[in-house]
Amino acid sequence: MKIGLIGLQNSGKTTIFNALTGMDVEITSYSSQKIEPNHGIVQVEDKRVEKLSNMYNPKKTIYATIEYIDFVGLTGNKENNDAFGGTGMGLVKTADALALVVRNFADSTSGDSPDTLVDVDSIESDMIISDLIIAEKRLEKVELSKKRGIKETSLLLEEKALQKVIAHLENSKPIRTLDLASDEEKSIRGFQFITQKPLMVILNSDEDNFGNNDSLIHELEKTYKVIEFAGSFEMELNKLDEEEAAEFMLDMNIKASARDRLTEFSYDLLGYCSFFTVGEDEVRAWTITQGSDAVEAAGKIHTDLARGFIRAECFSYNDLIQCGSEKVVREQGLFRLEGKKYIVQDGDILNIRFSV
Ligand SMILES: Nc1nc2c(ncn2[C@@H]2O[C@H](COP(=O)(O)OP(=O)(O)OP(=O)(O)O)[C@@H](O)[C@H]2O)c(=O)[nH]1
Ligand SMILES: [Mg+2]
Repeated sequence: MKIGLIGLQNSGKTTIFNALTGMDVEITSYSSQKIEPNHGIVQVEDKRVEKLSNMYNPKKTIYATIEYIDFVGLTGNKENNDAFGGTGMGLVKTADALALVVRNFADSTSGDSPDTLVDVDSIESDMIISDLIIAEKRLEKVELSKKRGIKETSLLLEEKALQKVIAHLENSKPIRTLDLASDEEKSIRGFQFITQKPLMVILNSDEDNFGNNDSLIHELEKTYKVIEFAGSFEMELNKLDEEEAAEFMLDMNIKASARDRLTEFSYDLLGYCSFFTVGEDEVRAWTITQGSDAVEAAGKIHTDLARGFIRAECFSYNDLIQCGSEKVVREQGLFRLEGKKYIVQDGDILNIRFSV
């Protein structure tokens, strides 16, 4: 899973990126103008993987990972140009979800107090403009093709979808709130519109006001999924040993590390869950969307496994723990053979039988 950190200049994106990844990218109080995004990969902590690894003693243990991309700061919608078309923003399209970091502390250089709702609106309208530019350009091309006599159904479907998209964007609404039929959605998927991506808001609060922003969070939650961080504070926690960090977190009433909180939040937002593969060679966690079937899960591992899918051997992590061994799982009749349509459950342990 890939999550892009976006936001206005000096909103604390790099600070939060450091807090999440444990990296130590330079923080500046002035806008760094650094165009190249920062990349960091973090493991998804999962006690279940640890336990499975202890049980199977594999050569390799592989956790699921989340990649974070820390983008250059946006300037807001003042020039009314395509902020997301600029250099350094190209990778936004590759993200599975975007995390919008908003400043909830006084700007250290200007002293400006935060104006979070205005900031969120300004980014949202930047994103809307960017999508609008793409959609309008494409619609022009589609109309041109039609004039030239091309009347394929796929083209007409795309035209209809684009018209809906444009009308919605012109109403200042993001595509993620537009109801498209699934074939319409498919016809525009290739454009990877930014406002179609799942979006969460990271309220980046000062150490002093962290935990006291209920009314602001409530306001934001009318539109967005919101999570609060104390960016600077949580970045500093990485420099402490575990015990010290735990004490500071208790003081601030922070329940888990920035990394673990955002992981859980993202899985929730995106509706992701995990399944496992186990064996002598490798114990590994995989991430899929809830509601995925066995073939989709197989495809995560390798396209050949989806293509040549025969059956999924399946038992659940909880059953395994309760039984104590795979042998007892089988004896208790909890070891199953599932077909293509089987909906994979969080914590399933799968072995795909296939032939290509
Ligand atoms: N008080 C306070 N200051 C913060 C917090 N997070 C970041 N800052 C400060 O805000 C300034 C900018 O932080 P960065 O993390 O570089 O912000 P950015 O969004 O990456 O900035 P650009 O990449 O230039 O757009 C620095 O002076 C940070 O110390 C926070 O949670 N509280
Ligand atoms: Mg930065």
